[in-house]
Amino acid sequence: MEKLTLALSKGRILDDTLPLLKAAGIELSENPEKSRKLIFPSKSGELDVLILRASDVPTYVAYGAADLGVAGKDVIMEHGGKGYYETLDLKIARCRLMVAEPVNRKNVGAKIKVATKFTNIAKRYFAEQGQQVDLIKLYGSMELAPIVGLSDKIIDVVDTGKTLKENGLEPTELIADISSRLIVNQSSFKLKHSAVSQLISSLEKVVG
Ligand code: PRT
Ligand code: MG
Repeated sequence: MEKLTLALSKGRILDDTLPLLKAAGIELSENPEKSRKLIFPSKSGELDVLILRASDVPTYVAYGAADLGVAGKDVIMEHGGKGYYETLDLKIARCRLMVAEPVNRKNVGAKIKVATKFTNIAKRYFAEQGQQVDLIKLYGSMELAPIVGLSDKIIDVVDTGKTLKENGLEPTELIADISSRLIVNQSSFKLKHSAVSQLISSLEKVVG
């Protein structure tokens, strides 16, 4: 059977995907969390795991540099979804994509500033709401922006809500419920169909 490459990111996605792979009969020869390597072959050689930044997973899969990947729906929505199929909902790394603002923020009526790393999602969302906003692109620590007056609101993913709360913010609007998805390069889906469909169906059986 054709060998597959699967793109993952360290942290919660890797932590939650490895047990699913194991349950589907695929084990890596080494634990990626304990290594600086970026490619990890599986024990029986049917698959290589690539370790990437979470937001780079759709890019690798879209170009076919990885046949498959696991990415949060937030990252997929931001990327746009071109070049790959979204196949399985793995139901891992669940969270909510939300608009948040300082507790007791006064509505001043002026054009508001929104800080986020999800600028494409934000553009679509506020356009649908018929609301004009200025978007400020950030790469992390979005929760800081309203505290120091960089923005009025943020868009970020929220899990427990603890980070928002500890920074004096509260969620105000839900944009989307998020979980991680198995995405498949469109050419790989055709050219490596038997290997791809076998992996999908064995993962399907072990997803909660
Ligand atoms: O770190 P990098 O910039 O490369 O990317 P990333 O931060 O997107 O990667 P990672 O590994 O942190 O997240 C991967 C995916 O996990 C995301 O794309 C989401 O789909 C999903 N996920 C689930 C989360 C969370 N839960 C989450 N809580 N991603 C991030 N967080 C962060 C959030 O941004 C906030 O800073 O955790 C903080 C909030 O947590 P609570 O529990 O305090 O609400
Ligand atoms: Mg992170």
